[in-house]
Amino acid sequence: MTTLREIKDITICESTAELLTKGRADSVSTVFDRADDIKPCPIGAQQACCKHCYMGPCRLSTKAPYEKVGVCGATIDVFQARGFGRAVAAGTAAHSDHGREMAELFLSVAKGENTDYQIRDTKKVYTMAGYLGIATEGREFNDIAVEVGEACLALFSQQHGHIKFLERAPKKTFQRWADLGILPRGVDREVVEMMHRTTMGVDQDYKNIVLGSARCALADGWGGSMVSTGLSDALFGTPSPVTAEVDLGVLDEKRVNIVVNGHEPHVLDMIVRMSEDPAMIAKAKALGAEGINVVGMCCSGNEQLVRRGLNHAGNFVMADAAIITGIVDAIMVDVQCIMMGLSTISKCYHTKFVTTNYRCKVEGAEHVEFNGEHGAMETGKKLVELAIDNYKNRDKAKIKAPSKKEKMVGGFSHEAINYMLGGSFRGSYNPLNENIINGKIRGVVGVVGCNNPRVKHDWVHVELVKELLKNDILVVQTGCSALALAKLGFMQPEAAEKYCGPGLREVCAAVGIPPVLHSGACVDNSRILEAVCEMVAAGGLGNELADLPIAGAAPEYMSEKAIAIGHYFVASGALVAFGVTFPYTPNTKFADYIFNEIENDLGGKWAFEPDPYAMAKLIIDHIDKKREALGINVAKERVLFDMEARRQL
Ligand code: MSK
Repeated sequence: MTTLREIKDITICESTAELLTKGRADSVSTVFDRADDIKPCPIGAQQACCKHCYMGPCRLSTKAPYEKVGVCGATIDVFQARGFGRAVAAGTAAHSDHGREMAELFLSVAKGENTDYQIRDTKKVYTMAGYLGIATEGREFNDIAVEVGEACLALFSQQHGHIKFLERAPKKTFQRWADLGILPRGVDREVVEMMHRTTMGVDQDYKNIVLGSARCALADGWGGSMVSTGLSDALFGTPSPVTAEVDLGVLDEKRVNIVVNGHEPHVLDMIVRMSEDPAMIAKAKALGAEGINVVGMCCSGNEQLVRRGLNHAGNFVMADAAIITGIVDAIMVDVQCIMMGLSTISKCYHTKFVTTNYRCKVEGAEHVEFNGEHGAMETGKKLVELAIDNYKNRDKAKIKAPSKKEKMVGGFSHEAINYMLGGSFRGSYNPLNENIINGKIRGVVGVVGCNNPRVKHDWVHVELVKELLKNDILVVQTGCSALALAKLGFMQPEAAEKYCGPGLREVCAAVGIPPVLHSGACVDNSRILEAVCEMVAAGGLGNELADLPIAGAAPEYMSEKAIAIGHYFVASGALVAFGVTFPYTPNTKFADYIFNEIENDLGGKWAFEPDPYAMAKLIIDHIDKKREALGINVAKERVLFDMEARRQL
């Protein structure tokens, strides 16, 4: 019989703990319990197993001297590289299939074939046209939008040349990719090629596979993900600072509660809009509810949080806890990070578990197919009605409504950061760079990624961020990680006073921003690429992305998508630190390459460190090394100008 962890060892999130305690009393099994029940396979965890042909599966010893090889003769380094390459391909495919869906939706709207959605940010369309080299002068907006949509869609199946958005990178970074021969052609081509190269009897040079994976990952960050973020901004608005509330306390016992869990912003957008329809509200009221409450969960929720201030219930591992409240009338899911266990747990309560995407059906779930291009409004209504009808089935004996929620400010797209720093007339990254050069801000770190039930929920994210803030490092966030910090108040401007070193505190107070900036969903990590390009362009911090005092971290990751994201940041020149676990065998040539030598090729490198304090230290050391190389490691003395000096300036 498995011994389950005590709740206090599972999570630092009060509302999750409260509901998990109730869940145990209700005898339901959650993702955390299953993590206790199933121990990870030690051979698989170290990627010392290859099952890509049927002469095996081959399992190698994870102890030096690694003399044993697979039936085909492949070494442990090739085993690891193959597994790594396939994870990158899978992550790239996930972001990019989502990006393609956004491109198709955008195109249907631009062509006037789909009136259920509108293009809300026309400026973004012009900006994207500029990046894609599409002429705008003297042309009708709709013609430009159609050409932008078609050009974005074409990036997926492009066979030659390179993905145009890569030209947004600094020239030196672009040249590094060109010299290595890893400029990605089209997204689909790179995914297919990586699957081919890692099949039996093809690429058997671990470095060549890792560099091939970099090409694939770049197609994700600078291709599929960038298309997704850009066109979603065009359709639903580019994020700018907005307030919202987060945590399970956003569920309202008196209203019909709909939780939307997944990654497709158009599904959630439509459900929110339909829930605001007076006829729907009247229907809910007729059944005794005070109204309809739609909240996000994981990443489509993040997208709508940073765009319209939609309240958010929490990160993806909190979906079980949400259902255990007994007041979720429907949980509606689309794609990615949807746990099959939700189907089982929802049956223990009155909650309807509804799948909406043909790619993601779950045994035991009700399926209502949502097609953004055809009948979206009608399906949106049907979904809301389904939740309303289920309100009457609540079991009063099983209800425990949580009250904890926190206020936050989110919506920091790179455009919003530009505006906040420089104002609408002279928006610029110069003030950020100046504060990095004068040492008030030591560096910038993206803390992103998932939660993993094998470690204490949210704890690693929070402790890492605390250490970074204390050391004057500005934190940018996306995905489930962002929600961990938001739930504890780190996304309020007042948090600067409480958690930051003196330099960062001063900058945050002057600009009026929180020290932890929420930029959106996991697919929106491309916004961080955009921001770091702006930093190089603003000047004073080197000539390529690898020169910047920046880093990335995914301290509680669990998804292959995170590996793809991590690798596109490494390939773009950043140090990327992952926690929990990492699919490698220590002291092998593969390990030495990805953690050290790869820096000579790509400018960035990987690090693995499960302890948040040790992770913070290695990140800070890296940032200091970059500051030293830039000659800005010593904080410059402040010079006070008198009036005459100001006039001369
Ligand atoms: S949802 S990929 S658990 S961030 Fe984007 Fe969260 Fe990670 Fe899924």
